[in-house]
Amino acid sequence: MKRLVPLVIGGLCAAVLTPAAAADTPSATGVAVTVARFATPDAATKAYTYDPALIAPGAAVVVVATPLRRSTKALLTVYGLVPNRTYGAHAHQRPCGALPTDAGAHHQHVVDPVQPSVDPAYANPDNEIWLDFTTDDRGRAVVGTVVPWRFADRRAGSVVIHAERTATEPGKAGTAGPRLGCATVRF
Ligand SMILES: [Cu+2]
Repeated sequence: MKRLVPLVIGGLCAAVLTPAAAADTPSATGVAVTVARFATPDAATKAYTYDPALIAPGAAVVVVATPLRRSTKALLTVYGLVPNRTYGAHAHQRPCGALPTDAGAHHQHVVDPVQPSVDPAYANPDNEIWLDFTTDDRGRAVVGTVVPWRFADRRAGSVVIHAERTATEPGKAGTAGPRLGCATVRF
């Protein structure tokens, strides 16, 4: 299994706090950038919290997805979550909505013919984008992953943050407990 690469927390947190950075930016190079603060569904437009105790309104999220020559790099930064806590996170099929289920299932490069997919042959961090993280003592985390494929016609629409670390065993693979929050990303 591929390791998630923990990275040093740095400038992205500063970017979160800059209002001018609050843009949804699919650039000419195909890089997708989401910078947003979580809000409750009645107020949210890009980043939704469905559990304000575990993702406080006002907590911040940055997602950067970069297409490379034969792969895709995704970077998730969070700021203001519960300190020293592990969360699951994945790219899901659709944009976020008022309901946690609005984001749909996980984006899979090779789609499991059996849905919901809990088969490790499909529900794994090479075929899906997994971004599990553990916050530091100030509630921050940065995590990155590289998957060996690029998006084609089917694209992911969001990153969903879950209550638990992502399971890998047959029958449970890809599951990570309740959906706590969601950030819309134009992958
Ligand atoms: Cu998920």
